Amino acid sequence: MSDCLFCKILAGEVPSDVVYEDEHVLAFKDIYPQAPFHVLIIPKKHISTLNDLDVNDNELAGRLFTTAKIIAQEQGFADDGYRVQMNCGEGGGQIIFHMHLHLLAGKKFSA
Ligand code: DGP
Repeated sequence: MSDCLFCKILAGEVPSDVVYEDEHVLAFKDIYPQAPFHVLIIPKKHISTLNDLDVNDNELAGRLFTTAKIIAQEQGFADDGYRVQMNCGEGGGQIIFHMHLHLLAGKKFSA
């Protein structure tokens, strides 16, 4: 989508600090980190929100989580633990309408 910030990041039109990329997903550092380590994992396919996720995208959705695990392992956070979070819609705190998973690590989170 031409007016989507994360699609522009995918296209290389907006710079980002990439930590992981494969055929299906891209992960890059959040510009406003809420933890010492905070990355956003996005599908390369534009899906606006979790509400727009189709059952045919189940494998892609799963890849967001396995990518979080891979990055956490690569960055040395797997043993201490980390947080993954997805915001859906304005009421859920979503600001960028290209579905993404937050991976936060490097501090102890409260329940
Ligand atoms: P959400 O509220 O779930 O839609 O999270 C959007 C996140 O995107 C938020 O934590 C800040 C981040 N963000 C906003 N603009 C940019 C940007 O231009 N570059 C990067 N790397 N992150 C951004």
